[in-house]
Amino acid sequence: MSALRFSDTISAALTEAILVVTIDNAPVNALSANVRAGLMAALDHAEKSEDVAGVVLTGAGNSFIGGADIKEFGKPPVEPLLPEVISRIEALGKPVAAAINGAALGGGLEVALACHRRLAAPTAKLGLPEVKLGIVPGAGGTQRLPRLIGTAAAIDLIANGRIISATEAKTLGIVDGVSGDALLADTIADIKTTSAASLRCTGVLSVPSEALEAIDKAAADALRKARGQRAPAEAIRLVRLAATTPLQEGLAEERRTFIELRDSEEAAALRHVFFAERAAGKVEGLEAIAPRKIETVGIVGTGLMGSGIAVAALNGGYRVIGVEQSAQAAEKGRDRIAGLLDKAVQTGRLDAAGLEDRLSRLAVTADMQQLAEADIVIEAVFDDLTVKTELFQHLDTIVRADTILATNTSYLDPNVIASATQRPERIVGLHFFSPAHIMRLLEVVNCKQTAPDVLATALALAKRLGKLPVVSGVTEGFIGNSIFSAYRREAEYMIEDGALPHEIDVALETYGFPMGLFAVYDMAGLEIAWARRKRQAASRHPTERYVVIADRLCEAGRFGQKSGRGWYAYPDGKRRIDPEVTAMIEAARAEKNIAPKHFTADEIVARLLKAMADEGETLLSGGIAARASDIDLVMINGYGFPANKGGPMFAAGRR
Ligand code: T1G
Repeated sequence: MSALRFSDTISAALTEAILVVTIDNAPVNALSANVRAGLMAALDHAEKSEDVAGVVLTGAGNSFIGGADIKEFGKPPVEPLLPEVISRIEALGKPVAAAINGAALGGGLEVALACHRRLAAPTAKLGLPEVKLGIVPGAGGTQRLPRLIGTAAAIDLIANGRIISATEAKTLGIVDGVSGDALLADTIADIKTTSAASLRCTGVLSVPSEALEAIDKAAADALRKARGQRAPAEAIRLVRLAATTPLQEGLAEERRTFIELRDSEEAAALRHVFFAERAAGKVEGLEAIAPRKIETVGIVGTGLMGSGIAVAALNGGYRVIGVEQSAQAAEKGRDRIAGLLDKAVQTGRLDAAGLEDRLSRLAVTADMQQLAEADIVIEAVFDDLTVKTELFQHLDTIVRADTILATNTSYLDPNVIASATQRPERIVGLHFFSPAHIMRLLEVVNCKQTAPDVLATALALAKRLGKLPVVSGVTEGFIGNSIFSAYRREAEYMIEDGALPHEIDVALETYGFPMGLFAVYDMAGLEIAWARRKRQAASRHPTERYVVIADRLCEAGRFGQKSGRGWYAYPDGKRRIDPEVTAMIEAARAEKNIAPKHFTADEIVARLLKAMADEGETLLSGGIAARASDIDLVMINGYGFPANKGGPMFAAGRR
């Protein structure tokens, strides 16, 4: 078996007259310029070598090919471009097979689609997720995939950016086989039975005809989820085009669209989010710190938050001990947790075996002593300093010395709680967002005395819970609620200055928020912020601008949707502009002799973005947030900031 090298990342070996070409470009075998050049050289070699009867492409490590090299976007293109490599594969006079050993995503799947045969490992993941980056496939995906699996199925995968298993890929007809632990040998055997005369070139297949309703339904479903993003609509247009357009024309239109989208603001924002998510869980100096072993998670309080956290922990494979104040409360807590799991079964996200496995790892009790077995205890009790402090002091007498204690508080100071306990170094904040088993965002609060391995353990736990961890220092409201408070304060200043709630909400929804700020306020209830403002009244700086309108609404019993009236009226459960509120706003302005001014939607958005970004800068300079992109992730994943705008820090920077 002679070894050949075609570039730093492309090597090959001749086995039974088959040239096995291995892509080795850690960490995900992205299609960098070096990979593309090496592949071209390997294909040239295969074509002219008498002793090569066929080619097998495979990847080193866990990926087949993780896609085009996103880090090259925005830089001058380097030959050979991916479409050239892909055409070379498809047009090679000898059979080429893909041994899909791992992730085949984006350009990676496009390379596989140009091959004449495809076998996948059972663990392989396949997809064309380009729309998640604000672009469309740019190397044949929208034209070759429908030729293999039909228009409706191709729209479903491409316009939703859906990633599928090897089994589903086989069912759909994307791969010819799923092979166990002899993938390479099976692929070599397969390609040896493929004669040059019977090469199946995906690009020359015609798109199978199918019912228009199925195609239209797939398109409508994808557009509904797209929430105004351009790429999904463009992907649908290109996939539909494949059925009526010769391959080369379709490829040209796809490439033109890809380049236009790749250079768009929306794609720049989504690429920023992609890399931000991968930077988020990294903390300077923690790389060498080993996290503690966590198998059993204790949760004190199985109410709304506690039950969600319990489900997340059960989904993460942990044993869970829930604790309540009484046997009756414990039974209710267990029912709440089981109810959430049942809902997952009903929606097909969990099967019966999974449900049984989770329930077998769950205990809910009134006996606090059972927490002696826990490796970490997360408290999700009433957000009161005394309650939480006394609970942790009690836990000090029950849990092991190396058990971590985590508080889920949203607003209290975890340093105060920690300093009242025997071992403050084992205390960390885990601020979940409700519903805790659904929302990905988890603020990991690094308290003053939190030990490095406790922080490392919290981050490892977050990842296993499938959460997006963002580390926050200690300040009131941590990162998310600090920015949200600044954003809400600025919006109320604008109300006093002349804007109306619905004008601000429409501007935000047009910008991309799923719901405007005042609509969210009414849904969450005004009384929580009112209570906090009253708590802070004594310490508020006398010169600080203060808007009384929200207080006036609460004093009038207008606590939001649940009281039928808040910033809006809800006469029939539907949100309506309320002239009474407008009158209250006008009266408040008159008391301060404010002559109301008109704000355009763009002025509203610009002013709110600036308020968020200014608060973000304060958090960065105060060491509360480690990087601007962390702040973007918190606002996108916890507060509805549109991902295709990149987050407040990114968006403010682009303006
Ligand atoms: N390009 C460059 N770097 C990438 C990359 C890519 N495509 N994918 C991952 N990385 C980096 C990532 O930033 C991180 O870097 C490290 O690899 C590990 O990533 C022409 C134009 C493949 C499933 O959208 O989904 O092809 O932080 O933590 O959890 O039509 O990475 O270590 O410095 O995610 O094992 C389409 C994106 C591109 C797939 C592996 N492809 N990647 O998950 O590792 S556009 C994608 C992923 C395209 C074509 C178009 C995942 C993964 P660092 P990771 P992982």
